[in-house]
Amino acid sequence: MRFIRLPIFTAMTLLASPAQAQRIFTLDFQVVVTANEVITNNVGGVLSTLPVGTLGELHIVINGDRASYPGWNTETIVAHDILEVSFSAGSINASGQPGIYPSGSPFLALQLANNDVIDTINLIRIDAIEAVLALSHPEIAFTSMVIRQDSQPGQLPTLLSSLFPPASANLQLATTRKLVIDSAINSNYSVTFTFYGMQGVQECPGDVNGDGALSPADFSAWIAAFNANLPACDQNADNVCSPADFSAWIGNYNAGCG
Ligand SMILES: [Ca+2]
Ligand SMILES: [Ca+2]
Repeated sequence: MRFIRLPIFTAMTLLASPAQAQRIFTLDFQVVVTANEVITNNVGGVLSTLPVGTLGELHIVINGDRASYPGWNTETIVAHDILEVSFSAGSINASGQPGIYPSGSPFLALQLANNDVIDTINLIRIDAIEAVLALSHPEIAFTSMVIRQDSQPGQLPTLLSSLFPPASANLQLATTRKLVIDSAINSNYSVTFTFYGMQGVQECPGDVNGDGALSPADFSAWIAAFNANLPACDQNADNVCSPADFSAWIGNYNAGCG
């Protein structure tokens, strides 16, 4: 398969400060170790103790406000800045570096590419969830993840339904679904995980204006979001802004937050 590297670092330079309060999404990915190429103790012995088959979970909190940018050719990609990451897998979690990483860790972006990334040479299209998580930890220098579906020529991929943070994704559709953690000292050594599950949740979707509270102002904000077809309109998380989202907003409002 011809690999196309999506310009994720370019996205970071174009991430603008959101004009309104952040809309927060959490994405949980279930992973399993499928390859362990760590052959030295350079990573503190943490990664090298993970046998194939070890189960883990990657938990990413992202700013759901869109930051789209034009890429090369006709691709359309949105990048969401990562607010928090936690990762647990076997002995990594028992090594004293588990759970929520310090806020100073330089997490980058999670980006979604949906249908519009065109490989002009092979005439294929791509759906992709990609992230680069640069962790300032001695035992994990760098991680990257990609869940990606390449279409056949003339066909559209179906992994994602939009550029909105997905509530779920059918990973069986993906042609690449890897989380790679490289050694801090020698990047030739790495552990490869494969994703086998994914779930996304928007925290407090009824708080449409993102001020951290539920109030009647969120009704006006939802109307505005509906009229402008903004992501905040989608209260039932079906990736579509429709009148059904009004009753969904009422439900989310009545359900409260936190
Ligand atoms: Ca509000
Ligand atoms: Ca909807």
